[in-house]
Amino acid sequence: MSALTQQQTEHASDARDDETDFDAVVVGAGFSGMYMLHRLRELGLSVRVYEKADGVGGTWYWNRYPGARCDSESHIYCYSFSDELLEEWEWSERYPERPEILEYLNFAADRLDLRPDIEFETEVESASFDEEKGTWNISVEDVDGDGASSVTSRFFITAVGCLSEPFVPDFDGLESFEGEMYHTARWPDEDVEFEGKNVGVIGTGSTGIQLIPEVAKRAGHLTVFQRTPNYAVPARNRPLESGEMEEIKQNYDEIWENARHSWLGMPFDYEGYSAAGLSDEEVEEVLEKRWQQGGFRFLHAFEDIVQNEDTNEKVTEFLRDKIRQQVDDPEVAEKLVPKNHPYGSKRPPMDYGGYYKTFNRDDVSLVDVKAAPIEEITPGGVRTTDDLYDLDILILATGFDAMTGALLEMNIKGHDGLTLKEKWADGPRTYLGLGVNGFPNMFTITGPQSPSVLTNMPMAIEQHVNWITDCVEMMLDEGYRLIEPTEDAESSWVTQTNTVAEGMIFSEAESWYRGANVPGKPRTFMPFPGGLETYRLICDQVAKDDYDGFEFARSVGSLTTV
Ligand code: NA7
Repeated sequence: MSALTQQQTEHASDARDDETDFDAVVVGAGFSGMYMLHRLRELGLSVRVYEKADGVGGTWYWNRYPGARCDSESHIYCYSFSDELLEEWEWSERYPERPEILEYLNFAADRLDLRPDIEFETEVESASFDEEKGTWNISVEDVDGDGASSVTSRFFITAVGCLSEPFVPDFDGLESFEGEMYHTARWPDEDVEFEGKNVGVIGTGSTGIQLIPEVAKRAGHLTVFQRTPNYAVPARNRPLESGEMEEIKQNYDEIWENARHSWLGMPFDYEGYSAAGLSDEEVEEVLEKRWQQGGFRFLHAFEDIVQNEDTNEKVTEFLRDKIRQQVDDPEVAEKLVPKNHPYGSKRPPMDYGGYYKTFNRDDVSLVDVKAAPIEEITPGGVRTTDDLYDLDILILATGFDAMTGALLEMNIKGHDGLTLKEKWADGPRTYLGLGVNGFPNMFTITGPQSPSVLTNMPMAIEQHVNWITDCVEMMLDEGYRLIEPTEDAESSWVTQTNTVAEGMIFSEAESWYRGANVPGKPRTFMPFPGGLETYRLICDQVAKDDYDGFEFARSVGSLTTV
């Protein structure tokens, strides 16, 4: 690390007069925790990052199932803040595979010299706000369970990712299964041998759609248990050609500028605003062009795709036809065609390995578990209301307790011992997805009610981390010890998030965006659906308006607006 500048030293001493162990504790060492550490260290603060895994990577550390790959194009799935990192790193394919992303994040951790401030294999057990001192007490434990300790910190910052807590359905008999069983988000490090085995996959979300073609190539027989079919668009992955990265690097300023000011955090143009007013042939031409381009460029066919039911219906019908065209057996094809939700109302998956064509193979079968639900897992396989399927390996591609799961797992307590679980009993409540009333000096990077999963994540993460850093710097400059969003600001933001979502097609699907995938989870729209650009402008305006909606205090117990 370079020596502290005079300003950094001043900030450091401002922050440290609380006599806490650290100025900031950050939970998680993925994209967000790593960048947060870097920025706070630039301010001269002492930071400790706790990470459960034995390496950096977050989501990309854990999701090591065959075929795991990012659906954002590689050249925009990285940090934009550092010319040095951008200059040095070379992506090899249009979409980065999991090992390459992990390699990239390790490269970034080395270049930014982050490891000395990250404590690996350490889990945060609880975090409690100390009312008298105005600081956080954080209890941590080694993952092997043989060492616990606690530290104090002025700021408590969560960087736990949005899709971190695996969801395992409560199937009867699950524990009795005698074969090998894996959840995609907790895949073993060593290779799983599928050859000659009867393999079952439950789940056909983005993960299942990446995994299924890979497993089909190797298994003796693959049975896919599908509850809801999905619209997968071809990603059209390919190696990046020589000279392509060079061209990208030369244009990075423009690429980032366009990405930051977009809805999705991606620098792609729309083909047009709407399908309204276009003839069927014109719509078909646009969609076919975007289908050939592949990936999220398809979602950029029309700007109003997730708002306008007429545009959406045309796009959805186009995709239904595309699915039918790829599957030989019309009966199987009909099972694979989604009928109960429009395109984009659930997270749109990408097809890398000929997902639909996989069902043309003789050694792959599709079981509709909406029509004949899974009754139980037996020692030898899966029993539906119709049949018993013998399996050697059972794969659960059943997703995550998204957006709130990892936060609630941590036992966070704010004012007067109020737990985050109590506070969020009816669903998450945040102001801007950045902070929670009742939990002073806590920031939630890509927390619920921020754009997060609806965008290209590194863009959303950088926006959040930069905003938090500016806010912390302001507090140090002004001598504020505490910050907390007001209840009113929080309520309005929760309402605004849900109101915007209600006007869009998101309300037409039972999705994890709405908490619908986990039985008993409160139904509320969790990501902010107004787009990254609109959200960024709102956050910037809040900061400009003296952090409107937040209260600050120079001493404990005297929170007031600036
Ligand atoms: P998802 O998108 O939540 O998909 C989970 C899949 O598992 C989905 O097809 C579910 O069907 C299925 N599922 C869940 N519970 C059951 C039960 N009880 N029975 C049968 N099938 C079940 O998770 P992914 O990991 O694929 O993707 C998550 C995100 O990670 C993704 O969107 C990207 O952002 C990265 P359902 O649709 O609920 O009927």
